[in-house]
Amino acid sequence: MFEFYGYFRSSAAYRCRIAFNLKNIDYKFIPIHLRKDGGQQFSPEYKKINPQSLVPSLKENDFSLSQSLAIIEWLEEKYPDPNLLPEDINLRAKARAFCLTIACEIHPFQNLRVQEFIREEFNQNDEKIQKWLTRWMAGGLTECEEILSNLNSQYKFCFGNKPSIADIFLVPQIFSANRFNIDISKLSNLKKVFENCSQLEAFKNAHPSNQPDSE
Ligand SMILES: N[C@@H](CCC(=O)N[C@@H](CS)C(=O)NCC(=O)O)C(=O)O
Repeated sequence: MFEFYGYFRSSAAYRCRIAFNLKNIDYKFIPIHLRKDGGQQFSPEYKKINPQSLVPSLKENDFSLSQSLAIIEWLEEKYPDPNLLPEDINLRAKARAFCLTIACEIHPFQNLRVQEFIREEFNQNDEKIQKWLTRWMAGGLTECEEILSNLNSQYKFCFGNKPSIADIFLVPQIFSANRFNIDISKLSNLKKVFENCSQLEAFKNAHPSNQPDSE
């Protein structure tokens, strides 16, 4: 059984938890508190596992891995059933692109270290931080909405009628948007997918409020 290092509120760890649940994979959870002790992600022991001092990470014997997308792709290759990528080659590529849109173009702007840097180095207050978050999160999610509406599909999930990596990345991003009071009420495709995912046990059990380190 591998060890999984995460934090209940981390949306990148949340993505991995959904994938573990969809594949019904057991793992040992090791909590890394991002604020306690000055941030447990910065401890020398954890830095050996993840030199970037970010969660999530995974460790199996001498093998350690960071980056949620790499973790999920590793899982997909090791435990292919049920698969988390669409069957169709074009939709599969689109699902990957959708994940990267969230992981590279939205999520980094909300990160704790980024918010703290803006606040401390550039002397910005809550109002300015909120403006920053709204710019990048609302903007990025509006682009995700356009990606799905261009597809013009009747799918229940982003790229098919069963959940894929795209849904795994979308749901935690919407959780973060709600947490930071970003209005997504007009993003009807995203809302539909979010509601459909929220019915599934794998997504429910991965929710931050259902984790052992939840506060
Ligand atoms: N691209 C990385 C992002 C990892 C990441 O940003 N993790 C955040 C929590 S969601 C973190 O550890 N933040 C700690 C910090 O900012 O100090 C992934 O997908 O795993």
